Amino acid sequence: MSTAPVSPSGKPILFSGMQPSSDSLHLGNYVGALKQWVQMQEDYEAFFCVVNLHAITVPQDPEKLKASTRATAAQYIAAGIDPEKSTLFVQSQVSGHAELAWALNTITGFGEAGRMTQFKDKSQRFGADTTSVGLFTYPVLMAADILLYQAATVPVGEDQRQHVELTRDLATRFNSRFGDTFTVPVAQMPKGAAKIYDLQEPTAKMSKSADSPSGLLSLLDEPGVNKKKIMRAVTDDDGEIRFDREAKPGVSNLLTIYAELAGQSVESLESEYAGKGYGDLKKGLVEVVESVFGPIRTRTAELLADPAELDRILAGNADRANEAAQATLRTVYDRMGLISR
Ligand code: ATP
Ligand code: LTN
Repeated sequence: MSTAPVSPSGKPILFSGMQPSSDSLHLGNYVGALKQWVQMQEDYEAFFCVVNLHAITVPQDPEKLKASTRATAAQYIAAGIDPEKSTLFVQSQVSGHAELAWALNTITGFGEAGRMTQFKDKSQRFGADTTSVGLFTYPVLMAADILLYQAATVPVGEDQRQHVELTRDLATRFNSRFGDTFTVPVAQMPKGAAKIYDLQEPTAKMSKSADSPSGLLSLLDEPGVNKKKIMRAVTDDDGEIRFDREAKPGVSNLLTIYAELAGQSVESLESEYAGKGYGDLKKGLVEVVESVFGPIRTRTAELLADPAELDRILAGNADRANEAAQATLRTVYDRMGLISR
């Protein structure tokens, strides 16, 4: 059982977030997450969060973290998240996230948390002594993010599915132990959200943690930089512009990116470029990328040029988030026997 997954507006509640892990988002973040969010905000009561408490589960430079937190929020707005329509806020500005995470930690099994594959991968990579306890409870904080707002829908990539499953388990457990409190959310892999691959290594996902930035298109890079990367993107020798993920990963990736950004189908691009060369496809793609990135870059720069105004927008949205969060938290505390003021 769960409480009604609708907001006062009658729309279902949605929560999603992204870490402020670098100044610029990349094309994969844009196509796989942000672009979907912009569309979804029309149909949902949406909460979009810059999850800086998650970011500090691995070491961060404090000044850089502040800058990338603001830059990430600015890019959300520049890409079309409307802070009047959606609640766009910074996680550390709503204290309920840390508070609910603590409460949920106490009903999470040690073994259960230890089975999270992302934690296992990361802790193996870093080693036990440099892996923080924060990283271990990262998924519990993520559950708190979602459950605080009674979100019914959580748009995330495939790699986050296990964390949403844990969130569902914790919500169900809490509800049966303490009484119906949380909406049990559903992970939604955004329909048709394409996976974008590295331009130099088109079988690996485009990621800011790639060994080299030469295959990564950053939203905020100058047009010349992205142009060079596109013109040097890996293709193949057969010269035919055709989508075939297995046999032609490079060309297929370029077609996917083009289609996503131009709002065209891959088929229509195949016919448009039939008989033409890879150079033509790349030139076309350079223009399409700039037509989408250009306005986002300009708007982001405007927002970052007035940090006081950006902070004012974020604070107002954090107030809104806080109201919703406190309502849930009060019930949680009461049901768990914690005396509130
Ligand atoms: P990492 O360096 O850990 O790979 P990242 O910047 O590549 O990080 P995340 O921060 O894990 O990506 O993801 C933020 C959002 O962007 C998620 O919703 C994720 O699904 C989406 N995303 C990231 N990379 C891609 C990609 N290459 N294609 C499609 N979506 C992506
Ligand atoms: N772990 C997620 C980011 C994230 C999130 C959330 C996503 C933190 N809290 C709540 C959806 C809902 C990631 O790395 N993409």
